[in-house]
Amino acid sequence: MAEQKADIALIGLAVMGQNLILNMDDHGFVVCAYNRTVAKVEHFLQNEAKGTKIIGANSLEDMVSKLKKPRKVMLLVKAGSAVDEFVRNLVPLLEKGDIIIDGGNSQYLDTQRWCKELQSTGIHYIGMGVSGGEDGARYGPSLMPGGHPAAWPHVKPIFQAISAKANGEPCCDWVGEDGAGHFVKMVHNGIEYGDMQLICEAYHVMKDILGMEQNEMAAVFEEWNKGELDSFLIEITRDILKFKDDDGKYLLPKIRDTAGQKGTGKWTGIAALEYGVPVTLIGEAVFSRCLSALKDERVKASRSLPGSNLKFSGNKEFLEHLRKALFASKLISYAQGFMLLREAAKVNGWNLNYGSIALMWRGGCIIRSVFLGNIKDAFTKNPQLSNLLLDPFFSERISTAQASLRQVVAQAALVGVPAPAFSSALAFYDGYRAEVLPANLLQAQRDYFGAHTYEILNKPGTFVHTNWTGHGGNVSATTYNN
Ligand code: NBP
Repeated sequence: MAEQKADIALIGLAVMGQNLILNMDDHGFVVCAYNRTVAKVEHFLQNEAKGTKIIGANSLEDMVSKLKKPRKVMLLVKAGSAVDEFVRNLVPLLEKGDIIIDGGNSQYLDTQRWCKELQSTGIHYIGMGVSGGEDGARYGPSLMPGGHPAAWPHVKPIFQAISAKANGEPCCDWVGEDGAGHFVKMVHNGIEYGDMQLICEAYHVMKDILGMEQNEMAAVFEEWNKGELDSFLIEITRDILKFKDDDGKYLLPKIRDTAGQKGTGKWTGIAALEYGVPVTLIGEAVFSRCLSALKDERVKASRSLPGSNLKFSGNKEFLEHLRKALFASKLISYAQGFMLLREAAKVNGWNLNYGSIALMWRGGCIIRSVFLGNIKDAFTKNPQLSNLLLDPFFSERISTAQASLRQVVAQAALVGVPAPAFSSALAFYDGYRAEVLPANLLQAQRDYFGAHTYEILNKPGTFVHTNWTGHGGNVSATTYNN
């Protein structure tokens, strides 16, 4: 009897690939597994995949011959040249209507490039963000697919079946054209950087301003996880704080305080600069990791640079300020992330559904939280919402929490505990709500040294240059009406 044809092929038998294949198998799909190092295919079939319907292939040709049409081939390999190489080798083996899905952490610009290059072949390309790590891949990840829209109906049943569910709804929906899926995943990762940094700063404040013990901190995070901060990252922080090593001592203080990073937070910062969107909190989160990595320099500096000699004089009631500051800063960070999505959508012509993006992040992924349900509701009520801070639910929340954010930033500054993410959140908030900013002076400076012109406040569209070194009010005759 001929071997059963597979519904989908998956290339890449590392952590993510293996777990996604097993997840697809659980949901009744026949998967054909393949890997660059072919020996890993047999090993997988004989071990993790033993007793399943999963089949294997010993070459790309063999894999393609075992697929139902239109063929669907998913890549879960290292982003960059490995993806490029596989796509180049696959294209001659596939035909019009077949689909390649890149589920790795590829840069959205690479996905845009492949969508464009494959347009003339009729082979459809999808760049899909996958979040949730090993466990998510195995039991329900958050999936963010984008690319050639014609491919979506063919892969939708598979991806929506294997994805996480939030209130019964799949955390997977079509994001938009070309690189939209990978762009949304990139912003997700940036937001993850921001959330993690904020939690670390809250921990720092508890430890070095409030002088709390680890078990007390764990109890606070436990409590916070019952309310509006309820999220995966708060939950794991509680568990980490409680965790004791074999010697009965807490493990956390034994971990070297230098943060690693794989680059997606940095990409969000780069995209923010390129699109001109003030995604300041994620930027600070990336730079905080860079600063933490300067351990040796920090140790030296700690011995020579003085700090503050002010001591915190409050009490544990300050914890409520900290909780509210965390909520307010998190809201500001998400507002910034969605501002970046909106601008990128405008520039690239993507028709993003922000409510559905919030739902995709609601379950399965690292930033999953109750809060994302509120964001989904805000965009469902008003799909045209220009900024999350202006949604009635969130503006009411920030109105009550902003005073606490000021308390936390001020105390941290006075005592000398760094709180870059809290501080940048507050600075953004005050900048965003300011009717007048000092950019009038900045424009004057630019005009002074570079004749860049400035716009007259009460004559919109009228740009003039002033001869600043001449006598007062000597406005040049050059007037530009845009
Ligand atoms: P890795 O990112 O470690 O990649 C391992 C796979 O890439 C193996 O199949 C390996 O083949 C293949 N590969 C490499 Br490495 N270089 C290659 C090359 N030059 N040509 C062809 N194949 C090559 O695996 P992972 O951690 O499972 O992640 C897969 C993707 O999913 C990545 O893009 C990752 O960023 C993304 N992601 C990971 C996570 C996570 O929690 N790990 C979460 C979300 C997304 P080999 O076996 O022959 O060496």
